[in-house]
Amino acid sequence: MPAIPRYRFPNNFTWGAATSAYQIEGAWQEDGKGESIWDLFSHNPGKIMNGETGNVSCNHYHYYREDVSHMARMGLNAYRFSVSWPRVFPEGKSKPNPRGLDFYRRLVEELHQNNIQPVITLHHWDLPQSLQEKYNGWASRDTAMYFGEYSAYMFENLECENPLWITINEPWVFAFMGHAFGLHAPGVVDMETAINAAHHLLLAHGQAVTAFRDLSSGEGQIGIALDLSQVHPASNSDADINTARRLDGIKNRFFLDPVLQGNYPADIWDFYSDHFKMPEVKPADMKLISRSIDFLGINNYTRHLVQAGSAEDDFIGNIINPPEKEYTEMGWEVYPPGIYELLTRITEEYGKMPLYVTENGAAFYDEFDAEGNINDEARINFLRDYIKQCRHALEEGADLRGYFVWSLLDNFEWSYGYSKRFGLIYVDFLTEKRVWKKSAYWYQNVIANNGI
Ligand code: IFM
Repeated sequence: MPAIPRYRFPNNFTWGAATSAYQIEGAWQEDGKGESIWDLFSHNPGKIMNGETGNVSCNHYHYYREDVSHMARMGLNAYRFSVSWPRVFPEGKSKPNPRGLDFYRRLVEELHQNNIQPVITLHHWDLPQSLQEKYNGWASRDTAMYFGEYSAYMFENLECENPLWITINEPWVFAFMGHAFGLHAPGVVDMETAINAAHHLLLAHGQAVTAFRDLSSGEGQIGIALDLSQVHPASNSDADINTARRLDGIKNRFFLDPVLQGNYPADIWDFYSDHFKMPEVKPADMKLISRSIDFLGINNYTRHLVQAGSAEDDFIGNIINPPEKEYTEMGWEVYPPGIYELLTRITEEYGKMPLYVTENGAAFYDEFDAEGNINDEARINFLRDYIKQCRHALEEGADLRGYFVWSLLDNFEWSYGYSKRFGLIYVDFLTEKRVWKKSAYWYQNVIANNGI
């Protein structure tokens, strides 16, 4: 008989796990797929740790049946994956590649056969390189328009039962890591381009929501996945409090406010305007960006503890990492109450709406013991403590509908290559063997008991 969980979740709560196309699929040149900005970026020496690439990765393109069987065995109710835009439109637009679409049809069919709900992200960063070259990628409004066309094509052609669609994954990370800091594809270092990209990604989100509302037969729901982290001042000084407020504005409110309220936060817009030429916001833009969504996806890993910087042009101050705290392999502080704070704060500040934790998880160093097991207790503790805080947020009135572990499989962690392992399932990248970590068995149990 299953144990009675102390932290029980509502009966229809969704338990899932997440991945993304470039991070797991491999098959970078197969069946007519076009090049993505991540293919080009990772092939560029010096960009990725150890010169690694996503060329093969977990080879999920060929192992998807086996991977879905792992999901089924784990008891997942839903699986969040992304579509590689250049697999479906090798040039980003105009001429679709039926063999690319077919892969996602086969995957969705396999999920349906196993009663796993598809949660489909349309853009998890692997923009077709052709759009980067011809239109300057997300620096231009054209890309948002082409994203609308690609999204409409997916809604019309990928038949799914009751899917959740996610337009864009983590616009902050994608816009700024890739266009301001140059650490991600396309490797641009220019704040103005990053702010432009942010606006165009939000426009693209609006285009996709509009296409969905125009085309949809009523099947499925649509939302966006934002990377959100609570920001705390390191002290009670005005300087620290102001810096924390600014960082919160830059990372969180600059995306929450337009999507949920139809305006950019004035403090951040003015602050940026003092330093940079801002994107053109046309009269209809904000209405498009704030078209109503069915749910908000929240990706949360940590919080930021911030101290004011000394230089006048210091935007975000210094993020500090007190030594007594616990950190993951990414150097991110383990801070479970942050997810509770976020879920309740969004509910209070933006109104009650369906929420999903679309990503939460941790990279820790994993090793096999003498019996061939991976006893990843640190990951289990992390997940347990964050899930408990989700339960607490539900009690306090947040309308949390589901929770997705990042990630189902160890995979290509962007500029870190394969050096950081987030998976519930260990992947041997030489043999493609999948091995369940202890956390996978633990999560299987959470799902079976619908709680902890
Ligand atoms: O691997 C990434 C994912 O692609 C987006 N969210 C954060 C994860 C961990 O860094």
